[in-house]
Amino acid sequence: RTDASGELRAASQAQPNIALIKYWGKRDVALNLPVVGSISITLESLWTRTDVHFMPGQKDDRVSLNGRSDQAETKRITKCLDLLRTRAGVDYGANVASRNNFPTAAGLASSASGFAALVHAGARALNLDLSLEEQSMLARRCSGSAARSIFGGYVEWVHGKLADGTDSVARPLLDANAWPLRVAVAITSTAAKQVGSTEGMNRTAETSPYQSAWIDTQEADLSVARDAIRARDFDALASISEYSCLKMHALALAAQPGLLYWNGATVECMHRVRALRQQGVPVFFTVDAGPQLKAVCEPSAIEQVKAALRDAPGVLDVLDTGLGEGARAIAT
Ligand code: 2P0
Repeated sequence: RTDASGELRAASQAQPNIALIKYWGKRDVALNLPVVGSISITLESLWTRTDVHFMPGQKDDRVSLNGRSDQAETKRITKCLDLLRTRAGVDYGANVASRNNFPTAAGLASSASGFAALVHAGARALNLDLSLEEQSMLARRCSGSAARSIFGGYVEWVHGKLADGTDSVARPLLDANAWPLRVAVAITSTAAKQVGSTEGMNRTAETSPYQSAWIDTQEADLSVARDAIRARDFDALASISEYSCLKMHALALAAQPGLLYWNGATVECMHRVRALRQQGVPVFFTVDAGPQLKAVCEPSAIEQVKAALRDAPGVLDVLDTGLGEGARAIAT
């Protein structure tokens, strides 16, 4: 869809998602195919907003992320836009301006919302008529977890059967408003992480002795989580989610050298969440490839959960969000 002036331009918003049943490991690095399926929740009030403007006659891509440009990020964005340019049969560069309203690269899944927004906006700017599943497939090639942020609410990214990976896409399991859980995010560091997810996953696959056990046990976890989500069974979702999180970290901790994404505050927050649950508060934790802790709870528990996390030594800030929608168009 070109705008009124005939420009190849569009803007989209997407939100980060948090995996409850984790993705870790690639069976095909070039196509970015996962060794396991995963299940996530898409967040509401953290967002990436991205404006993509293709410029006939311009050779390179010019990228601004939160007002700054970064060579490594620009390269990754160019690779992603190339997938769209190939489909559209064009070769011009784009001006890309993207903003996050949350800290980038600290385990808050900025690549998930970022590449979901980029693919969603870029496809519309080039007038590609792509289904959401096709957008999810392309977003997956740019960053695995981005496949899930195309959709809102509870989402499964399936392993897929085809060698070319065209069936490894995300699909919605349940709408956000059908089970409106809340998420408190304890920020324990705003530094960029030392080992990125792609490098971490590849190191794990090469050196962790638990890799095959991880792959062999994932299907059962996905099935338990799917059932818990369909039944809105909080306790069942809590125990399978903490299990998947700790199993993923055990796998990565056993790589060589071990991947230790937690700091002291992360661990303190885990204990606090477990103590609350023992007192009957409906809350569980999950942690990704960074030191932030995400506590998922029933709406009635959110203030108590936030207070317990805010009070933990080393916690810098606590964000609070509901579950939100998938990628969507916004004004340029
Ligand atoms: C997840 N993570 O399921 C897992 C759990 C982090 C821990 O997906 O290499 O940025 O771009 O496909 O998606 C983070 O990895 O990795 C991630 P790439 P991505 O959310």
